[in-house]
Amino acid sequence: MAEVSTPTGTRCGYVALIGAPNAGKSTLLNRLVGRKLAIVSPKAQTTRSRLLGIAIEGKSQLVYVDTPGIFAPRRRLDRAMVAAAWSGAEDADETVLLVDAARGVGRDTQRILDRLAGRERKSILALNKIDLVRRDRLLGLAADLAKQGNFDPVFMISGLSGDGVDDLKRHLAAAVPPGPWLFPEDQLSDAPERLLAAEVTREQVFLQLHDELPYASTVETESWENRRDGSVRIDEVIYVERPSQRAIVLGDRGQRIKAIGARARAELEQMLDRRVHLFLFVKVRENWGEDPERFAALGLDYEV
Ligand SMILES: Nc1nc2c(ncn2[C@@H]2O[C@H](COP(=O)(O)OP(=O)(O)OP(=O)(O)O)[C@@H](O)[C@H]2O)c(=O)[nH]1
Ligand SMILES: [Mg+2]
Repeated sequence: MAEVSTPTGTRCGYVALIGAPNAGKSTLLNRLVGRKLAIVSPKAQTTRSRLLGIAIEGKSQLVYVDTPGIFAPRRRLDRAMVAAAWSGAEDADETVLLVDAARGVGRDTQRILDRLAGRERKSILALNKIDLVRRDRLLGLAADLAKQGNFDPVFMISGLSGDGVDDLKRHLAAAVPPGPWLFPEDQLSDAPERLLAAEVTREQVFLQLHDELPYASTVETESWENRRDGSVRIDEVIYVERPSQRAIVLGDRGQRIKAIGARARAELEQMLDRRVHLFLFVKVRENWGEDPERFAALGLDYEV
């Protein structure tokens, strides 16, 4: 990596965002970085692998780690997602546990609380989605959680509106250890563009398809061609598990895949700031959730 020159008196650290599926981790990551990097959907288990979002706050470089939601895993893919989330937390300098204040402490959050209670280190607690909750309920929830874990400090935030997020940022900037910045000042993520581009399409799969389909699908960028006219041609494959799912992703006369492609293309043009020609293919791979190649494309370890 190129030498990174930084001012003196700098700090730098990794900050893991962990929590139950749907707690709002990816929304918060995007808010903290000030740009949309991570995909977001109303459905649980949207994020599948760790994603770094890097931001400068004063003299501190904060390397945020968005993680998959932590839940009771069943499939191999689930296990790999949950392992990625915990290793994100274990490698980090600071861990922020996000709790959806509107939902309260469900089974998934309880499991995380139990595991965190076994650690000596303190975590930061962020009660999220406060835009949806009355203040008295919020205080009750904070008191309940304080009893269950070693949390200091506690923030009440809305990743969606940004409420309280600046306080969290300032705290983190002072909390990470002194040291040189680990990434160039203008770097926003460690994720390759090919992965981010596949994620943009996967977000549309999560937004536009329902039931088991988002979970039965994965998206990979197959080729990327920068054209002389400044545009880019991106070919992506949506893998599903069964022919019947392929038919649904394509939709009646191809309407669904067209709609997915249109939204994804518009997002990609914004992200890449140039014209995009996006070609989507839908392939059936019966057991893609057991295929090391598909895991590698998602940035997940297969051996879990
Ligand atoms: N009202 C409100 N909604 C929020 C807030 N933060 C996130 N959401 C919504 O909650 C849903 C889940 O958000 P995500 O950011 O995808 O949650 P996540 O924790 O990354 O979810 P997984 O990746 O599935 O673990 C989306 O519909 C968001 O718009 C918030 O502060 N307020
Ligand atoms: Mg997420």
